[in-house]
Amino acid sequence: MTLLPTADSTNTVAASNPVDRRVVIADHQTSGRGRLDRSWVAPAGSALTFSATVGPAVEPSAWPLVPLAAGVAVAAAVRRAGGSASLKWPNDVLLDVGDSASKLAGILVERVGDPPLAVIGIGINVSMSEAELPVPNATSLTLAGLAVDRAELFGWVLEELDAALELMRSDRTAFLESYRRACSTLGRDVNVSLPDGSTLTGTAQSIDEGGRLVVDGPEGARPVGVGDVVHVRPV
Ligand code: BT5
Repeated sequence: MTLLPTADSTNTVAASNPVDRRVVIADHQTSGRGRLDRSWVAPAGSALTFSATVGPAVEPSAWPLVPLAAGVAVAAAVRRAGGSASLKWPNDVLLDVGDSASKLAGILVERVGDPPLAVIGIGINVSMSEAELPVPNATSLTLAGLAVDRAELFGWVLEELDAALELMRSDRTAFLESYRRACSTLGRDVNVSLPDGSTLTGTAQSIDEGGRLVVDGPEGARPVGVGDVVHVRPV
């Protein structure tokens, strides 16, 4: 384990020297990264931010499931902390507070090296105050009234990550069932921004064997492998 007071991004540090089962954790990231060149922002000491490198025993067809496994693990750890968490496909961890759900954690999985290893980057907002939230739809464990020690949460996430990856490797059907149970996107009306710039509107029908979201839209059921989902409240 590498514990750093400051890093640009723990994913970048981990990817620079990928070693199976190595964990890089930083108290503060100066250039935290999200997906698609977006940024991940958290004041020093307010979040649990780390990257775990795992592999190489991931069979090619299971790669798209690794980010889902990370989401399952974080949601389970948040439940152990007393919170009610769900996953917006693929792996935004939402915390239910009252009748709304806000983003508590983000996950960025990158594939590095040959044979490839997965760098699983996880950021969980732990003690951020309202004023420190980087975007309006974010929340933290503290804001939800959950007093959790970062070190204890870290231990829970690592345990749950090991368990979720093990289930993903050993029993894909059971793994996908555990993902579907945690996923609050299913059954919702959604707008999905697709990589080509278009938007697919429809109802999130299922998660297929490849971890793709199947959206029932104007042209029938369509599996989506990459996209940004917005949950639309039924009018
Ligand atoms: C993510 O991307 O949510 C993945 C974030 C992964 C962060 C971890 S921290 C450890 C490791 N090292 C890194 O450099 N990254 C990983 P995406 O789905 O693209 O969402 C990014 C969007 O989330 C931003 O554009 C903001 O709107 C929002 N956001 C940024 N910081 C946030 C925060 N602390 N809490 C909630 N939302 C945030």
